[in-house]
Amino acid sequence: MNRRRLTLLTAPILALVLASCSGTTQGEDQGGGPGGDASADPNAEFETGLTYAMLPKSVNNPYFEASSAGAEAAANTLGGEFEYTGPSDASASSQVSYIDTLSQQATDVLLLSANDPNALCSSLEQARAGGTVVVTFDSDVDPGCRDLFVSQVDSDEVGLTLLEMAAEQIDATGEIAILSATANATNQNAWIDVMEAELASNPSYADMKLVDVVYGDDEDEKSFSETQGLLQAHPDLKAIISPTTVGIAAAARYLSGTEFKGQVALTGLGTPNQMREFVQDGTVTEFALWDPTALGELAAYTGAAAASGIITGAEGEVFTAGELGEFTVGADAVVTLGPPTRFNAENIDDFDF
Ligand code: RAM
Repeated sequence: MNRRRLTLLTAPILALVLASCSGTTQGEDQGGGPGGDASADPNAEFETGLTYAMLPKSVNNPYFEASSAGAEAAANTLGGEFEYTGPSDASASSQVSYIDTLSQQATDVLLLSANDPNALCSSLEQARAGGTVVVTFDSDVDPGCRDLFVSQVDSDEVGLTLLEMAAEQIDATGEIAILSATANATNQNAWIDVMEAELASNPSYADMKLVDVVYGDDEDEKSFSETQGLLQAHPDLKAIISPTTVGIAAAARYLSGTEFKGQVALTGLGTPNQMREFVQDGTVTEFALWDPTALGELAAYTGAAAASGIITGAEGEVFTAGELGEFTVGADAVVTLGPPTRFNAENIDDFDF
């Protein structure tokens, strides 16, 4: 957990302030001489000239475009080359051929958001055998098939936040449904498991009932029609939780054009830029997300640290991810970005991603 990352927006500002402070408060700096010390540059430890490839669940998703911008910036800072490539549909079989091509090209660092926990493993094993460092981010594979996983937020915290937001919006009473991404997505399934367990065990949620889980496959049109289907099948539905940026945006578009607007609550994980109009028109009260650009940036730094021999994936190892600060490798070689942010009418205009 990176405590330095105070909020999504203040971190870069803080970094600038800290950078300018370190240049002007030499009296407090006992170790370095005037003019600065090159060894203080944490990026100096990283190998230059590495090739990085980011393979998202699918392309044409603003969430992954934001992650790729962060990863590309890190790769450029570290003097590497960056490529963003992937299928247009969020399926594991489509990802396999991309992994195979990248491993034939001897890519140094593969940054992958996986559509399935196991189906990619033999391709990943081949890539790793050829020397590619495999870092999953956003959606993991089985831990045995990758070097490290960069997790956006601890899974429990995502699941609990989703349920809490829904409960707040419907007074913790009534039928709820989940509009997910693809049926095999590791990340969405982990969050759904947490929500189901919490609904079954937490007395605060005793009057909430999960009546359906449907899959929009991270496709806009399918998510839109699955939302329509949910409302037809469950006339007493009080809330929809969509833990996918594609799903929640499509569901909001559907609700905003119907009599359900403002009547059926919608929450989940969305990007502020896709959700702004639906918060402004009263379709959505509150949803959450982390900073996908920072997630991509952290993934690239993690891959670079592994490819440079700074970390191996062992618990307790520490490395510095540029301006994001210092991170510690956790159990199962997981590096975690930080807590989610909730967005609502009061703060949504402060964010631009
Ligand atoms: C979608 C994808 C991604 C998920 C976000 C919240 O863009 O399914 O994996 O993390 O939503």
